[in-house]
Amino acid sequence: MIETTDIITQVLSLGASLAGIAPVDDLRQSPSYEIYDRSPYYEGYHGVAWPKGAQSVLVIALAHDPSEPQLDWWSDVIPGRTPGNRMLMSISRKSASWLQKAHGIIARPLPYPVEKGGIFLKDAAVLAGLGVIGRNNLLVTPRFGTRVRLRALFLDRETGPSAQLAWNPCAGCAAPCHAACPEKAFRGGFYDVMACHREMERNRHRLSEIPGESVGVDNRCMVTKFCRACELACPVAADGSERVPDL
Ligand code: B12
Repeated sequence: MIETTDIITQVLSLGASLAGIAPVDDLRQSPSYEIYDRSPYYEGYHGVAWPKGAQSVLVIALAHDPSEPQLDWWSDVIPGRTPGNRMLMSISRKSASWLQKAHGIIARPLPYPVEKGGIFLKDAAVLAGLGVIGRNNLLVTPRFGTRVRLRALFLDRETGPSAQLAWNPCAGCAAPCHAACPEKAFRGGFYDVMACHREMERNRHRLSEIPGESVGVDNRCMVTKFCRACELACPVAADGSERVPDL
Protein backbone atom coordinates (compact mmCIF):
# COMPACT_ATOMS: atom_id res chain seq x y z
CA MET A 1 0.00 0.00 0.00
CA ILE A 2 1.23 3.49 -0.89
CA GLU A 3 1.84 5.89 1.97
CA THR A 4 -0.97 8.43 2.13
CA THR A 5 1.32 10.97 3.80
CA ASP A 6 3.70 10.88 0.77
CA ILE A 7 0.81 11.73 -1.55
CA ILE A 8 -0.53 14.48 0.71
CA THR A 9 2.92 16.05 1.11
CA GLN A 10 3.33 16.16 -2.66
CA VAL A 11 -0.14 17.62 -3.29
CA LEU A 12 0.52 20.33 -0.70
CA SER A 13 3.81 21.16 -2.41
CA LEU A 14 1.85 21.62 -5.67
CA GLY A 15 -0.18 24.42 -4.07
CA ALA A 16 -3.06 22.78 -2.19
CA SER A 17 -3.85 24.21 1.25
CA LEU A 18 -5.15 20.86 2.56
CA ALA A 19 -5.42 17.33 1.15
CA GLY A 20 -6.64 13.92 2.27
CA ILE A 21 -7.74 10.53 0.98
CA ALA A 22 -10.91 8.50 1.59
CA PRO A 23 -12.12 5.10 0.36
CA VAL A 24 -14.75 5.32 -2.40
CA ASP A 25 -16.84 2.69 -0.60
CA ASP A 26 -17.20 5.00 2.41
CA LEU A 27 -18.22 7.89 0.15
CA ARG A 28 -20.95 5.78 -1.47
CA GLN A 29 -22.59 5.43 1.97
CA SER A 30 -22.12 9.01 3.13
CA PRO A 31 -25.08 11.22 4.19
CA SER A 32 -25.39 13.20 0.93
CA TYR A 33 -25.64 10.00 -1.12
CA GLU A 34 -28.28 8.74 1.28
CA ILE A 35 -30.53 11.75 0.89
CA TYR A 36 -29.81 13.66 -2.33
CA ASP A 37 -32.61 12.00 -4.28
CA ARG A 38 -35.07 13.46 -1.77
CA SER A 39 -33.63 16.98 -2.00
CA PRO A 40 -35.79 19.42 -4.05
CA TYR A 41 -32.50 20.71 -5.51
CA TYR A 42 -31.89 17.33 -7.22
CA GLU A 43 -35.44 16.65 -8.37
CA GLY A 44 -35.37 14.34 -11.40
CA TYR A 45 -31.64 13.57 -11.09
CA HIS A 46 -30.67 9.91 -10.80
CA GLY A 47 -26.92 9.97 -10.35
CA VAL A 48 -23.96 9.23 -12.58
CA ALA A 49 -22.17 5.87 -12.42
CA TRP A 50 -18.60 6.09 -11.15
CA PRO A 51 -15.77 4.43 -13.05
CA LYS A 52 -15.37 0.80 -11.97
CA GLY A 53 -11.69 1.12 -11.11
CA ALA A 54 -12.19 3.99 -8.65
CA GLN A 55 -10.96 2.85 -5.24
CA SER A 56 -10.04 6.01 -3.38
CA VAL A 57 -10.78 9.68 -3.59
CA LEU A 58 -8.11 12.33 -3.15
CA VAL A 59 -9.66 15.58 -1.89
CA ILE A 60 -7.89 18.89 -2.36
CA ALA A 61 -8.77 22.18 -0.64
CA LEU A 62 -7.66 25.68 -1.51
CA ALA A 63 -8.00 28.40 1.15
CA HIS A 64 -10.20 31.33 0.07
CA ASP A 65 -9.28 34.08 2.47
CA PRO A 66 -11.73 37.03 2.58
CA SER A 67 -8.78 39.28 1.63
CA GLU A 68 -8.77 37.60 -1.80
CA PRO A 69 -12.45 37.82 -2.85
CA GLN A 70 -11.51 37.57 -6.53
CA LEU A 71 -10.72 33.85 -6.08
CA ASP A 72 -14.49 33.35 -5.95
CA TRP A 73 -15.65 35.69 -8.71
CA TRP A 74 -17.78 33.60 -11.03
CA SER A 75 -17.84 34.13 -14.81
CA ASP A 76 -20.30 32.35 -17.09
CA VAL A 77 -17.98 32.81 -20.08
CA ILE A 78 -14.50 32.02 -18.75
CA PRO A 79 -13.71 28.28 -18.62
CA GLY A 80 -13.23 27.04 -15.07
CA ARG A 81 -15.67 29.75 -13.89
CA THR A 82 -13.64 31.19 -10.94
CA PRO A 83 -9.91 31.91 -10.52
CA GLY A 84 -9.82 29.74 -7.37
CA ASN A 85 -11.41 26.84 -9.22
CA ARG A 86 -8.91 27.17 -12.06
CA MET A 87 -6.08 26.98 -9.49
CA LEU A 88 -7.65 23.82 -8.04
CA MET A 89 -7.99 22.32 -11.53
CA SER A 90 -4.31 23.01 -12.20
CA ILE A 91 -3.25 21.42 -8.87
CA SER A 92 -5.46 18.40 -9.71
CA ARG A 93 -3.84 17.98 -13.14
CA LYS A 94 -0.31 18.26 -11.71
CA SER A 95 -1.18 15.82 -8.92
CA ALA A 96 -2.55 13.31 -11.45
CA SER A 97 0.57 13.53 -13.54
CA TRP A 98 2.86 13.06 -10.47
CA LEU A 99 0.80 10.10 -9.20
CA GLN A 100 1.13 8.38 -12.58
CA LYS A 101 4.88 9.02 -12.85
CA ALA A 102 5.87 8.36 -9.21
CA HIS A 103 3.50 5.51 -8.33
CA GLY A 104 1.82 4.32 -11.54
CA ILE A 105 -1.54 5.39 -10.08
CA ILE A 106 -4.21 6.41 -12.56
CA ALA A 107 -5.83 9.51 -11.10
CA ARG A 108 -8.92 10.98 -12.70
CA PRO A 109 -9.63 14.64 -11.88
CA LEU A 110 -13.38 14.95 -11.34
CA PRO A 111 -15.73 17.58 -12.74
CA TYR A 112 -17.20 20.02 -10.22
CA PRO A 113 -20.97 19.52 -10.87
CA VAL A 114 -22.45 16.37 -9.41
CA GLU A 115 -24.73 16.18 -12.48
CA LYS A 116 -21.65 15.71 -14.68
CA GLY A 117 -20.01 12.95 -12.66
CA GLY A 118 -18.59 15.02 -9.82
CA ILE A 119 -18.99 13.91 -6.22
CA PHE A 120 -20.37 15.50 -3.08
CA LEU A 121 -17.16 17.18 -2.09
CA LYS A 122 -17.95 18.10 1.53
CA ASP A 123 -18.75 14.47 2.36
CA ALA A 124 -15.53 13.36 0.68
CA ALA A 125 -13.56 16.02 2.57
CA VAL A 126 -14.95 14.91 5.95
CA LEU A 127 -14.15 11.28 5.20
CA ALA A 128 -10.66 12.32 4.10
CA GLY A 129 -10.04 14.01 7.45
CA LEU A 130 -10.00 17.63 6.25
CA GLY A 131 -12.65 18.84 8.67
CA VAL A 132 -16.22 18.37 9.87
CA ILE A 133 -19.64 19.71 8.81
CA GLY A 134 -20.63 22.76 10.83
CA ARG A 135 -24.02 24.21 11.70
CA ASN A 136 -23.76 26.34 8.55
CA ASN A 137 -23.80 23.06 6.55
CA LEU A 138 -20.23 23.77 5.36
CA LEU A 139 -16.95 21.99 5.82
CA VAL A 140 -15.14 23.55 8.79
CA THR A 141 -11.40 22.95 8.90
CA PRO A 142 -9.11 23.58 11.89
CA ARG A 143 -6.70 25.77 9.90
CA PHE A 144 -8.94 27.78 7.53
CA GLY A 145 -12.39 27.38 9.09
CA THR A 146 -15.06 27.23 6.39
CA ARG A 147 -13.07 29.41 3.97
CA VAL A 148 -11.93 26.69 1.56
CA ARG A 149 -12.94 25.48 -1.90
CA LEU A 150 -12.72 21.83 -2.91
CA ARG A 151 -12.00 19.51 -5.82
CA ALA A 152 -11.27 15.79 -6.00
CA LEU A 153 -9.68 12.99 -8.02
CA PHE A 154 -10.54 9.30 -8.15
CA LEU A 155 -7.54 7.00 -7.72
CA ASP A 156 -7.45 3.47 -9.10
CA ARG A 157 -5.70 2.24 -5.95
CA GLU A 158 -6.49 1.66 -2.30
CA THR A 159 -4.30 3.80 -0.11
CA GLY A 160 -4.29 4.09 3.66
CA PRO A 161 -7.18 6.53 4.35
CA SER A 162 -6.50 9.76 6.23
CA ALA A 163 -7.88 9.77 9.79
CA GLN A 164 -11.26 11.48 10.25
CA LEU A 165 -11.45 14.27 12.82
CA ALA A 166 -13.47 13.82 16.01
CA TRP A 167 -14.19 17.49 16.56
CA ASN A 168 -17.17 19.71 17.26
CA PRO A 169 -16.12 23.30 16.63
CA CYS A 170 -19.77 24.46 16.79
CA ALA A 171 -20.28 23.33 20.39
CA GLY A 172 -21.07 26.38 22.51
CA CYS A 173 -21.01 28.71 19.48
CA ALA A 174 -23.85 31.24 19.17
CA ALA A 175 -24.07 30.38 15.44
CA PRO A 176 -23.41 33.81 13.88
CA CYS A 177 -23.57 31.89 10.58
CA HIS A 178 -27.31 31.45 11.07
CA ALA A 179 -27.92 35.10 11.93
CA ALA A 180 -25.85 36.26 8.92
CA CYS A 181 -28.01 34.63 6.25
CA PRO A 182 -29.90 37.27 4.20
CA GLU A 183 -32.57 34.69 3.28
CA LYS A 184 -32.92 33.29 6.83
CA ALA A 185 -32.10 29.86 5.41
CA PHE A 186 -31.43 28.56 8.93
CA ARG A 187 -34.66 29.87 10.42
CA GLY A 188 -35.83 26.37 11.41
CA GLY A 189 -32.43 25.57 12.96
CA PHE A 190 -31.37 23.59 9.90
CA TYR A 191 -30.21 24.49 6.39
CA ASP A 192 -33.03 25.22 3.94
CA VAL A 193 -31.53 24.69 0.49
CA MET A 194 -34.32 26.36 -1.46
CA ALA A 195 -34.06 29.55 0.63
CA CYS A 196 -30.30 29.61 0.02
CA HIS A 197 -30.87 28.94 -3.66
CA ARG A 198 -33.18 31.98 -3.91
CA GLU A 199 -30.34 34.21 -2.71
CA MET A 200 -27.94 32.60 -5.22
CA GLU A 201 -30.41 33.28 -8.06
CA ARG A 202 -30.68 36.89 -6.94
CA ASN A 203 -26.85 37.16 -6.95
CA ARG A 204 -26.75 35.68 -10.44
CA HIS A 205 -28.80 38.58 -11.78
CA ARG A 206 -26.60 41.18 -10.11
CA LEU A 207 -23.43 41.11 -12.22
CA SER A 208 -20.42 43.23 -11.27
CA GLU A 209 -17.99 44.65 -13.80
CA ILE A 210 -14.33 44.17 -12.95
CA PRO A 211 -12.42 47.19 -14.24
CA GLY A 212 -9.08 46.57 -15.94
CA GLU A 213 -9.96 43.04 -17.06
CA SER A 214 -10.41 42.50 -20.78
CA VAL A 215 -11.99 39.07 -20.81
CA GLY A 216 -15.66 38.29 -21.24
CA VAL A 217 -18.48 39.64 -23.35
CA ASP A 218 -17.70 42.92 -25.21
CA ASN A 219 -14.27 42.95 -23.57
CA ARG A 220 -15.88 43.64 -20.22
CA CYS A 221 -15.34 41.17 -17.43
CA MET A 222 -18.70 40.61 -15.79
CA VAL A 223 -18.72 38.36 -12.74
CA THR A 224 -21.16 37.15 -10.13
CA LYS A 225 -20.20 37.56 -6.50
CA PHE A 226 -22.14 34.82 -4.79
CA CYS A 227 -23.20 35.21 -1.18
CA ARG A 228 -20.69 33.97 1.40
CA ALA A 229 -22.46 35.28 4.49
CA CYS A 230 -22.74 31.99 6.43
CA GLU A 231 -19.19 31.09 5.44
CA LEU A 232 -17.55 34.39 6.40
CA ALA A 233 -19.49 34.64 9.68
CA CYS A 234 -17.89 31.43 10.99
CA PRO A 235 -15.43 32.35 13.77
CA VAL A 236 -13.29 29.19 13.43
CA ALA A 237 -9.73 30.24 12.52
CA ALA A 238 -11.09 33.61 11.35
CA ASP A 239 -8.20 35.40 13.09
CA GLY A 240 -5.70 33.13 11.29
CA SER A 241 -4.96 30.92 14.30
CA GLU A 242 -5.41 27.19 13.80
CA ARG A 243 -7.87 25.36 16.09
CA VAL A 244 -6.69 22.12 17.63
CA PRO A 245 -9.28 19.37 17.11
CA ASP A 246 -9.94 16.88 19.93
CA LEU A 247 -8.44 14.11 17.78
C1 B12 B 1 -25.23 22.34 -5.47
C2 B12 B 1 -24.35 23.19 -4.60
C3 B12 B 1 -24.92 24.33 -4.04
C4 B12 B 1 -26.40 24.66 -4.15
C5 B12 B 1 -27.19 23.73 -3.22
C6 B12 B 1 -26.45 23.46 -1.91
C7 B12 B 1 -26.91 22.28 -1.04
N1 B12 B 1 -26.29 22.19 0.11
O1 B12 B 1 -27.75 21.48 -1.37
C8 B12 B 1 -26.42 26.16 -3.77
C9 B12 B 1 -26.30 26.96 -5.06
C10 B12 B 1 -27.66 26.65 -3.00
C11 B12 B 1 -25.12 26.28 -2.98
C12 B12 B 1 -24.85 27.24 -2.05
C13 B12 B 1 -23.60 27.41 -1.45
N2 B12 B 1 -22.47 26.78 -1.75
CO1 B12 B 1 -22.39 25.17 -2.81
N3 B12 B 1 -22.17 23.58 -3.74
C14 B12 B 1 -23.01 22.84 -4.36
C15 B12 B 1 -22.32 21.55 -4.85
C16 B12 B 1 -22.12 21.63 -6.37
C17 B12 B 1 -23.08 20.28 -4.44
C18 B12 B 1 -23.58 20.31 -2.96
C19 B12 B 1 -24.72 19.35 -2.73
O2 B12 B 1 -25.60 19.23 -3.55
N4 B12 B 1 -24.72 18.60 -1.61
C20 B12 B 1 -25.69 17.53 -1.38
C21 B12 B 1 -26.88 17.94 -0.53
C22 B12 B 1 -27.97 16.86 -0.62
O3 B12 B 1 -26.52 17.92 0.82
P1 B12 B 1 -25.96 19.17 1.65
O4 B12 B 1 -26.98 20.24 1.78
O5 B12 B 1 -24.64 19.59 1.09
O6 B12 B 1 -25.77 18.53 3.12
C23 B12 B 1 -25.00 17.36 3.28
C24 B12 B 1 -23.67 17.56 4.00
O7 B12 B 1 -23.78 18.54 4.98
C25 B12 B 1 -23.47 16.15 4.58
N5 B12 B 1 -23.09 15.97 5.97
C26 B12 B 1 -23.67 16.49 7.06
N6 B12 B 1 -23.11 15.97 8.17
C27 B12 B 1 -22.19 15.08 7.77
C28 B12 B 1 -21.35 14.25 8.50
C29 B12 B 1 -20.48 13.38 7.82
C30 B12 B 1 -19.61 12.46 8.63
C31 B12 B 1 -20.43 13.39 6.40
C32 B12 B 1 -19.50 12.47 5.68
C33 B12 B 1 -21.28 14.23 5.67
C34 B12 B 1 -22.15 15.06 6.36
O8 B12 B 1 -24.74 15.49 4.53
C35 B12 B 1 -25.73 16.43 4.19
C36 B12 B 1 -26.88 15.70 3.51
O9 B12 B 1 -27.46 14.82 4.46
C37 B12 B 1 -20.96 21.61 -4.07
C38 B12 B 1 -19.73 21.10 -4.87
C39 B12 B 1 -19.74 19.59 -4.89
N7 B12 B 1 -19.51 19.00 -6.06
O10 B12 B 1 -19.92 18.97 -3.86
C40 B12 B 1 -20.81 23.11 -3.72
C41 B12 B 1 -20.20 23.47 -2.37
C42 B12 B 1 -20.78 22.59 -1.31
N8 B12 B 1 -20.66 24.84 -2.17
C43 B12 B 1 -19.82 25.60 -1.57
C44 B12 B 1 -20.09 26.94 -1.16
C45 B12 B 1 -18.90 27.74 -0.64
C46 B12 B 1 -21.38 27.47 -1.23
C47 B12 B 1 -21.88 28.83 -0.75
C48 B12 B 1 -21.15 29.51 0.43
C49 B12 B 1 -21.97 29.81 -1.94
C50 B12 B 1 -20.66 30.29 -2.51
N9 B12 B 1 -20.31 31.56 -2.31
O11 B12 B 1 -19.95 29.52 -3.15
C51 B12 B 1 -23.35 28.48 -0.38
C52 B12 B 1 -23.44 27.86 1.04
C53 B12 B 1 -24.61 26.95 1.27
C54 B12 B 1 -24.56 26.15 2.57
N10 B12 B 1 -24.49 26.80 3.72
O12 B12 B 1 -24.60 24.92 2.52
C55 B12 B 1 -18.51 24.87 -1.30
C56 B12 B 1 -18.40 24.50 0.20
C57 B12 B 1 -17.05 24.76 0.83
C58 B12 B 1 -17.09 24.39 2.30
N11 B12 B 1 -16.25 25.00 3.10
O13 B12 B 1 -17.88 23.58 2.71
C59 B12 B 1 -18.64 23.64 -2.28
C60 B12 B 1 -17.95 22.37 -1.80
C61 B12 B 1 -18.06 24.09 -3.63
C62 B12 B 1 -16.62 24.48 -3.67
N12 B12 B 1 -16.35 25.40 -4.56
O14 B12 B 1 -15.74 24.02 -3.01
N13 B12 B 1 -24.25 25.28 -3.31
